[in-house]
Amino acid sequence: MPTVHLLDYVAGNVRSLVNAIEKVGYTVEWVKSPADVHKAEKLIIPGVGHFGHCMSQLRTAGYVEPIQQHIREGKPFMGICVGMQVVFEGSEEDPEVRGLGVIPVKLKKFKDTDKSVPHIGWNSANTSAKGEVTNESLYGLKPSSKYYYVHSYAVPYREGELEKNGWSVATARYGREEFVGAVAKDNVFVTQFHPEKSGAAGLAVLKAFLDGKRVQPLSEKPSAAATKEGLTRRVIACLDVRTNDQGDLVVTKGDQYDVREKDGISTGGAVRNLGKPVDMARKYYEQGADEVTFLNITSFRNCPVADTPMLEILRRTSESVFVPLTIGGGIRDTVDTDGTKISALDIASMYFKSGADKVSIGSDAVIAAEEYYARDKQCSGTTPIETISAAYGNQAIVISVDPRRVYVSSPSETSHHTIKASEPGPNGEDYCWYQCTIKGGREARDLDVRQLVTAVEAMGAGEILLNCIDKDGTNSGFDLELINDVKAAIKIPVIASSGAGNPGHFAEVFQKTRTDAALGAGMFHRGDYSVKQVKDYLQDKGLLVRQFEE
Ligand code: 1PR
Repeated sequence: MPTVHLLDYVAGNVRSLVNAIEKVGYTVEWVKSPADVHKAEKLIIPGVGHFGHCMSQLRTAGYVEPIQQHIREGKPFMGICVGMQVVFEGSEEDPEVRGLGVIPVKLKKFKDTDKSVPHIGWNSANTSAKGEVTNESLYGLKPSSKYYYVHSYAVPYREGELEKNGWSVATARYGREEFVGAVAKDNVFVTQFHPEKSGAAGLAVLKAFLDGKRVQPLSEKPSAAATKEGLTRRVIACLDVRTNDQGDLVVTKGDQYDVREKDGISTGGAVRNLGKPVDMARKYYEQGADEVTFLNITSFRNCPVADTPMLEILRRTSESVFVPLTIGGGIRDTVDTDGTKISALDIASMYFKSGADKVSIGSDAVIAAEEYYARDKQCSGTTPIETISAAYGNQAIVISVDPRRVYVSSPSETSHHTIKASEPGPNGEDYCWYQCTIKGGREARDLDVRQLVTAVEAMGAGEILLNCIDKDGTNSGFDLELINDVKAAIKIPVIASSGAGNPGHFAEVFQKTRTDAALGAGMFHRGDYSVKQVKDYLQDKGLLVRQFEE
């Protein structure tokens, strides 16, 4: 098999990129020293995290000059995400740091006044942004396809600025901002999106680059719709994973977090077994799920070494599922069975190396938020949220929130942030607040959901997975009041979770709240509806979605 050289400067999930490269018929050789760059015929720099971190890693290790030489010599070069950003002159993210300077333009942060930042999700990479019809595709990019982006900084698109110097540009639109999704000239091709996480559409782009097929005939006519706002509504499938009483790792699903079968009379039966994690993840990928989330729901009782099966699940899933994978459960500083201290950052790194794109933290985030308030809203710099976000970027950290409603007759009954409930509580109460819990809802804390989400945003979390214990497994729809309340408090994206029972619930949450994504579990696992049925329904309602491409 032909080879491609990959430069890993500890950039997060490179396993998925390796899997994607192998899938399109190439093998990977690692660049381990600057001398290896000279041996490379085709070179790829992947990337997540910070512009400055990436550049300083490259500079300190002596890679800058060899990379520039590789490019000058006309050899194929591809940069992905932050690997694209470093090709530019600089970034607002780290104004002091110089990029490789191949393109004399600087990146800017997205404005968060009208939208969530980071920009996470499936968007266009459109080479006919101005609507002119073209019969050519740049490295297999298609105007109607969607590609997975995750970033806070982007190259603003200014018509003609790059083109006048011979660059071909593919753009995307986020809110009112048009930015560069991919850019190519001669031997250089860089993408802000992750081709290895963009399903078949992304694999086609990767293959075109590796095969050297810069220009290909375009098999479709770009439609006017394809050139408009491109971010789709994200639909996520969530798999709660735990060992059952026989010791097998199974996908399970609770009702209000109780995962044991009930026979109508007694509770506490066997753990519900809804299938095998890797098979189910693949099924949802093929139905068009935009992301797959695994929650290891027994982790709080076990040490991470006992979690090794989750690593294997990620490794195997990432071989055939080319959309983002999130893993949650047990990500915190801990002591292994042999007494060795293991930091949350080490655990997260193990997951990233095994194919995860994001890690989700539940219980530990609540404790960290409590400490943040105890320090009068000062960050310590040492919490898992901060250490993981510093190393891998805030887009890699999701906070999974497990709140439960507490009803009160009047806001003055509690010091917590209350909302007027649409339905009165069990004793006719008109208000409620959302109490944070830890350990899978077993322990309630004196912290409300607003306090939690604002604290973790300040600490560097990139996204909120917003569950609701009252709604979990009820199939009665999402908790719209909770979602609106949280969205009003923070700028980072929110994934609405708990309560989805039919496609209409997804349409409702996208129409009545500003949620950035919506997640379902039970309704998919039971086979009541497929992800495709949800997406078809959303599409019928005029909501933009990405459909699975073969
Ligand atoms: O605290 O960092 O170790 O993380 C533990 C993680 O495991 C947390 O994210 C917590 O939400 C999750 N978890 C713990 N116990 C349970 C349980 O069910 N007993 N699962 C549990 C929570 C996940 C939800 C569910 C939605 C949608 N379930 O995201 O998928 O409610 O369900 P639905 O669509 O069927 O209504 P840590």
